[in-house]
Amino acid sequence: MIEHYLDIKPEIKDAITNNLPLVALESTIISHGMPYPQNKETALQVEHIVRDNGAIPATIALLNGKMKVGLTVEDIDYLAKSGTKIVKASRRDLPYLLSQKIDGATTVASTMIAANLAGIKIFATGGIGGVHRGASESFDISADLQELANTNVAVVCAGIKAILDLELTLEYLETFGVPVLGYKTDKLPAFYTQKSGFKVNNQIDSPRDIAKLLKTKWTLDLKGGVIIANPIPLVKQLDFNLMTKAINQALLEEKKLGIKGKESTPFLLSKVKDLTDGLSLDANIELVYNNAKLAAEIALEFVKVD
Ligand code: PSU
Ligand code: MN
Repeated sequence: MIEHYLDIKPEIKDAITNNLPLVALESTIISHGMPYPQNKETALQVEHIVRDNGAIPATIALLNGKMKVGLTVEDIDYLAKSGTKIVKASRRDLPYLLSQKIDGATTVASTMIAANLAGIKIFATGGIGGVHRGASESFDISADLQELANTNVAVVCAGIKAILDLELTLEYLETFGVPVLGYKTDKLPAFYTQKSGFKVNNQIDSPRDIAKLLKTKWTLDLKGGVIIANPIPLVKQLDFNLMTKAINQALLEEKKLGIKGKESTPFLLSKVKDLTDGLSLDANIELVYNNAKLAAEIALEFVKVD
């Protein structure tokens, strides 16, 4: 019984039954993506923004042997304070962690799984995982991409994290049939900046058109997710050259320290934050807020299209 592994907050259960707009939110960004206390403030503010825009937030984590959909303030505080002591839980980790009742912070991949099981189709985060630079040697390709290939959830993000190989990530997504849409832009954003030098597949200019595209995809049984790339607001974006320098430096240090696998993304994000004196964290927070708002607007339209 799936219900045995799902703990859905009553407000959310009710919203699903009544076809009300919902937005899923992940928890790896809380425990592994940002330091305390900014992680807690951001997680609570993101929920607030979703509500202000007319949808119901559903932050997801593994707690007490269940995928908990809809967290309490205490849950968020626990995930934020525990930081990297909480296991970063992706698809492959779910059977072990749930059967052993070990708590976990869900990545984009595992948040998509839980959201889909609960019946939530729109999800907001910062940036998705992707193909890492040097992947031809390391084989490091985020499980987020396979989830996008298979699970019917739309992910609103500020593009592919700039620490990754954007070109290879786009190729991978093309192979697996994952549409990459640009919200009001034909340029692929690079997380901290509005542009990356690459293009999205299609520009789309309204939440209603995005909702219509999602309905079309899933009605045709074209399984898998959709990436809605929403550029960081112009006034909040960081300088492209400054970021390129910081990211290259962080990648060098990672290599020197021999950091690999699931530690890679959290290490790079935190190193880039130090190298930019916290500027990258401020940008990361702003882009998540921006994505939460758009995800709520899409969720509102999604429940209306037929
Ligand atoms: N976006 C952020 N910060 C993060 C992440 C995304 O702004 O910390 C997390 C997501 O949970 C994503 C994960 O799924 O990083 C990717 O990790 P990996 O490359 O190991 O798959
Ligand atoms: Mn990886």
